[in-house]
Amino acid sequence: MMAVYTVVGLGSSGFSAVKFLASQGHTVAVTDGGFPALADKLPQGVETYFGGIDTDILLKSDKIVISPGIDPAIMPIARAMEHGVSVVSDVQVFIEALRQKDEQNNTHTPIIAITGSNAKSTVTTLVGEMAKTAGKIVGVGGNIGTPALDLLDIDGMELVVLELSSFQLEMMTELSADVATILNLSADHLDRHGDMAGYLAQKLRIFEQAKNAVVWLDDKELARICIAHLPKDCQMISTSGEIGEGFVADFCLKGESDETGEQIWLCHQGEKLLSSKQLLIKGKHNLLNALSALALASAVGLPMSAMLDTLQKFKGLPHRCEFVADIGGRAYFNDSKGTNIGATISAIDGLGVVYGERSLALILGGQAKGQDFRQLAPFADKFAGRIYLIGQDAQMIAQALMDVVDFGERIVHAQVLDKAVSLASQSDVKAVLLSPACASLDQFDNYGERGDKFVQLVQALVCD
Ligand code: UMA
Repeated sequence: MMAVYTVVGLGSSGFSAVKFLASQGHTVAVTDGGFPALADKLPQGVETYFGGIDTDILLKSDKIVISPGIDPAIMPIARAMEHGVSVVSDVQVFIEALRQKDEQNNTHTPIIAITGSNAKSTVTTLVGEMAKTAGKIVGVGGNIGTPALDLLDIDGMELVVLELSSFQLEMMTELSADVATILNLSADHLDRHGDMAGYLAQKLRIFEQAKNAVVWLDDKELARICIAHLPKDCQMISTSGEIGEGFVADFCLKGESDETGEQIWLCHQGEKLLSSKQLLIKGKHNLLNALSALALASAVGLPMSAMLDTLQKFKGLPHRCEFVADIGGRAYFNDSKGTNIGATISAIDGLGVVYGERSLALILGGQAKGQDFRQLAPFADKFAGRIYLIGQDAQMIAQALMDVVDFGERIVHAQVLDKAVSLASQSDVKAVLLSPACASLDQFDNYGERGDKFVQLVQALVCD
């Protein structure tokens, strides 16, 4: 049935919603608080209301499609809801369209739904790559960047992998994923969701009507809550990164010593699948990402050989603890996206578990954004043999670290990235990690440029 839709927000997801709804013959209007650049590209016949969210057009609509970045609690949306207008996310529109297409073609396109506070994009990408290796036509989208509705353009799509944010989940009414997961949970977006309980409540919606759920057991409180929210008949697949001799979870890690030293194995039901040495991505956090991807992909029946093949080739996402090269017995990692202390702690901790105590050269610094670097000191003390400081706030960072631990000569003021890489390449460490915990804008255009420069400097070491 044709309806009158208003799309709120004309960013990438709003634009995809307008295009899709207009192509289906609906009457479409779009409203945006600003004057969006995409306005020039709208299909003909779409009414526009810019420079403020227009309450009148919302009240005249049958349905509202709200962009994830817009808080549904704002007055115009709240009023429309009070008047009984249904408000959904673009992802909900996608799910309904996909299921309609499935019905017409008598098919079922499985949906893998992934949320969490960290590592969503890495796991989403990994699962998508596993599906490609298995020869599937796969659509990968959602919060990761490609709006979900754009995936409908993929001919013969056999599988969908969606990264979902709490914002997108908040406005879902029916996801019914074939497999869903909350990878992990730490504070984020509390300005919108009020508190951790409010944030988690949105994330938990991912399990509504899910057929399978991947539950990470190591955060016991999160696991307990997830399990309590699983629908009746939902099959649970568990993961655990607590390295042990026995196994507690369907997909878990197992430690083993042999003549080549300590090995960590990724296991399924106690069977060894791959050693961490066979992976290019390093760090315990990445082993957990690998376990999650294995669990999700296995839930939709992807063959184990394709999953393991992908894991061995996957280099990680650019600038996110990305393995760059192994040169002269040192591994180099680019975590330029680590622009806050939390991200850097996760990178140090993850790599430290693999390479050992004081095994890392950490390149740190830039614009500190008022963060308290004392929190980083215990992690840096345990795993960093050397800390090379760069950027405008290096002095302040050094002082904060020294307030907690006497790092002595382990802290070196390198000032610039070139010098930090050069010094680190001569140091007695097993791995060099750029994870600045700072913004890059004092010395670079953005974190991407900083990471690219790091990669170039490392590649130049090969030629030296
Ligand atoms: N706008 C208003 N009023 C507001 C806020 C925004 O009118 O109060 C308008 C802006 O003027 C702009 C439009 O809304 O024209 C932007 O909409 P949007 O913020 O929802 O952004 P999109 O371009 O549609 O991108 C969204 C996601 N953005 C957010 O959730 C903030 C993208 O995730 C996602 O990749 C994309 O849809 C495709 O699905 C980005 C993100 O930052 C990466 N996500 C957050 C995160 O990962 O932490 C949740």
